[in-house]
Amino acid sequence: MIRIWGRSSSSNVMKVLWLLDELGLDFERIDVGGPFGGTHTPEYLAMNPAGLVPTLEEDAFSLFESNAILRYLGSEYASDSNWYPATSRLRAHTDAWLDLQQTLLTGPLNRVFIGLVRTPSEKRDPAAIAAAALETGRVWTIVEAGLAGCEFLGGAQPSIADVAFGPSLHRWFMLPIDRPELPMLRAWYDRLLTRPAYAKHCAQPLSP
Ligand SMILES: N[C@@H](CCC(=O)N[C@@H](CS)C(=O)NCC(=O)O)C(=O)O
Repeated sequence: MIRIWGRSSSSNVMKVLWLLDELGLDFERIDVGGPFGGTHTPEYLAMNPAGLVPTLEEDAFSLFESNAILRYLGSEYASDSNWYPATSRLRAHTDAWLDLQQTLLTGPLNRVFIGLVRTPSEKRDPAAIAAAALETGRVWTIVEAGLAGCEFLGGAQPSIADVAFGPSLHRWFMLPIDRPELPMLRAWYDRLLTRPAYAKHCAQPLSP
């Protein structure tokens, strides 16, 4: 049985839960992180040395880093499917989007999200939030270009590239900020919202 450690309000946990449901895999989830704590015990750190969520545990195997978990689930349970193509070049393309999500998008989007949703209004720095929103919009412009002529980031079918961005995409459209006009990005978000597993795990009200 697959066990996921991590609170369901974490965008990185959401990705993993969404993919597990898309693949029809049974799993159990244990609340740790945020108000639940529990991520700095010796036992947890042995599975996730960063003391963050999510962590996947399966038999004697454990894995940290959400995108590594997506790759593992794709390789182990959906190899040579649309979710994680086996062909080296297609797979490398999928991996590139996962890396871009972690390296370019997460930082600025977190600054907007934490600034507006998890910071009391009197302590907010509006200039810093606006600058981070602008930077986030630039990254979404790159994704918009990647969607040209495609229904999903990898082509006609969804892949773990879509999954990596999904929770962030919902936050982006829910946040009370100015957004650049990106019609393909909006259509992609609307398309993802029709998927029950995305709606269930990723498209929930933003939680403070
Ligand atoms: N690069 C890591 C980042 C993990 C991360 O930052 N997780 C956040 C939640 S989204 C966390 O653990 N925060 C502390 C906590 O929840 O206690 C990943 O993708 O798994």
